[in-house]
Amino acid sequence: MKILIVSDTHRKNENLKKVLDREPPFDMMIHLGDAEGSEVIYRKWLPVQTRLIVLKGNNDFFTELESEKEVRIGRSLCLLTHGHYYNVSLDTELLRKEAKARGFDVAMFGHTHRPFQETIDGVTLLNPGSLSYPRQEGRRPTYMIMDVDNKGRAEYTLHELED
Ligand SMILES: [Mn+2]
Repeated sequence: MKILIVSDTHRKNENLKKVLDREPPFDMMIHLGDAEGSEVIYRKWLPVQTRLIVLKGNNDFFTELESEKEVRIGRSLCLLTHGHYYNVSLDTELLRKEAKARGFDVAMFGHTHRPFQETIDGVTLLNPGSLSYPRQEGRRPTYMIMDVDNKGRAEYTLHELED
């Protein structure tokens, strides 16, 4: 199973469109917030059988999207959240503790526009960065691919969008 993980597109969708043209086939797309209404377009871009999960970000108003979601992917119980309620711009401690306390294997977040991956004490935190407004050094647009093997084990790879 292959899962595309993106975040913080803020209604600037050209780069995501490029990824959607290049990366298929994948089984699921997770957007970790601040799509700002574009989730309607993504649903149209994706094949009907591709599952789409979009979280509510701090810039998503007037929406019925959820702020948090629990989803089991292979062996991993994943907490999906934009992350601003956990002060992820400051550091990831609060989110890590919350994920640990609630028994999650993985917590995926966005908000910082900076790619991040770290496993501590059995909990993997990851952030795919932003495809539209990257803020890390070099400011390359990024996304992640989660590959789940037939035993349910997950591997994550960070990708920079190439022109
Ligand atoms: Mn954002």
